[in-house]
Amino acid sequence: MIGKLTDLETLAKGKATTRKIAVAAAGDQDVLEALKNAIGHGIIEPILIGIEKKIRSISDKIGFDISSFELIDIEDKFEASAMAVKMIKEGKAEILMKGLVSTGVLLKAVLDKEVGLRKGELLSHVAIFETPYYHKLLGVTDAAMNVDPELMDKIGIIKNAVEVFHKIGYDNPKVAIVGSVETINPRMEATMHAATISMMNYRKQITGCIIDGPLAIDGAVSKKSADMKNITSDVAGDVDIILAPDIDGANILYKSLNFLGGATAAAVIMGATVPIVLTSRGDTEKSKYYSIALAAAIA
Ligand code: COD
Repeated sequence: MIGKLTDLETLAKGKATTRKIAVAAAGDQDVLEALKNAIGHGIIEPILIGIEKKIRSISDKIGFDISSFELIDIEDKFEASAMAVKMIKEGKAEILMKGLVSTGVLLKAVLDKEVGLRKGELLSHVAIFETPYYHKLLGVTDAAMNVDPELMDKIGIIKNAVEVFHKIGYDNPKVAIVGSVETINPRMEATMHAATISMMNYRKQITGCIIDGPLAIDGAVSKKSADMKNITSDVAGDVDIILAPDIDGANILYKSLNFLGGATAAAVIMGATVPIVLTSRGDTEKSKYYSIALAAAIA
C-alpha cells in the first residue's frame, strides 16, 4: 500500500519492462515537458504522434532529445488520436496520453465501437490526492467524464476507482459516497443512490472495498466530525475514495483540493483496455508527472 505520490514512481520503476505511452497530438510544450520529466525518471518510453515539425521544434526548444523515440507525422487531431488508439490495439503501447487535442475528440476515438478501446465497462476519471491536511492519500471520482451518473454508472465509477487502489496495494479501500447530508432523504436522489450502493456492498453484491454513504464530506474525512455527529462507520474519518454525486461536485472538490488545499493529484481515465492520461493546462508540472507515473504503475 502506498502512502505518498512519490511511491507511484517506485511502483512504475518496479515494472519488468518500461511502459510505452502513445501520445496523441504530442506537439505541445506542456505535454513534451511532462514526458521529458517522466522519461528522465525512467518510467516510460513514448511514441509521439502529431505534427513532426512542431514536435521537433518544441523538443529542441526545451532540450528534449527525442532522437531514439518513434515519431509518427500526422497533422489531423482526430487521425492522430485514432493512430494512438491503433498503437494500443496492436500492443505497441500500454498507456494512452492526450496531447494538444480536446478531450472529446480523443474520447471519441477511444469509445469507437469497432476500432476503439472499450472493454464493455464504463469509463471514468480517478484522481488520487496527496494533501498536507489529510493523513493518507485520498481518491476522488469522477471529476472529468461522467456528467450526471445514474445508480449503475456510480457502481461502475466505484469499480474503476477500487481497481486503481487495488493496483497500488490497497486490499480493501474505504469508499465514501458523499453529498450534503448523512441521512437518507427521498427528495435527494444522491442519498438514495448512496444507501442502495452501501447496502449492495454490505450484502456482498459489490466486493473488494468497504462502502458507506450517504456521508457529508466532513464526516468522511474527519473522525472528530463523525464522532460529533454520532456516525458509526468503518469509513467515516478514514476514507480512501470519495465518490461525488456528479461531475460538478467532484470537479469542485478536485479544484478546491488543488487551489485551496495545497494538494497535488495524479489522475487517469479507467475502464478502457489501458489507462488514459489526460493532463490539462491547469495541472501543475508535478501533477502531470504523477499522472504519468500512476498510469505506468497500474498499466
Ligand atoms: N463509458 C463508456 N462508454 C461511454 C461513456 C463512458 N463514460 N460515455 C459515453 N459512452 C459511449 C456511449 O454509450 C455511446 O455508445 C458512445 O460512447 C457515445 O456516447 P455519447 O454520445 O454520450 O458521447 P459523446 O462523445 O457525446 O460524449 C462522451 C464524453 C465523455 C465526451 C461526454 O460524456 C462528456 O462531455 N463528458 C464531460 C467531459 C468534460 O467536459 N469534462 C470536464 C472536465 S475536464
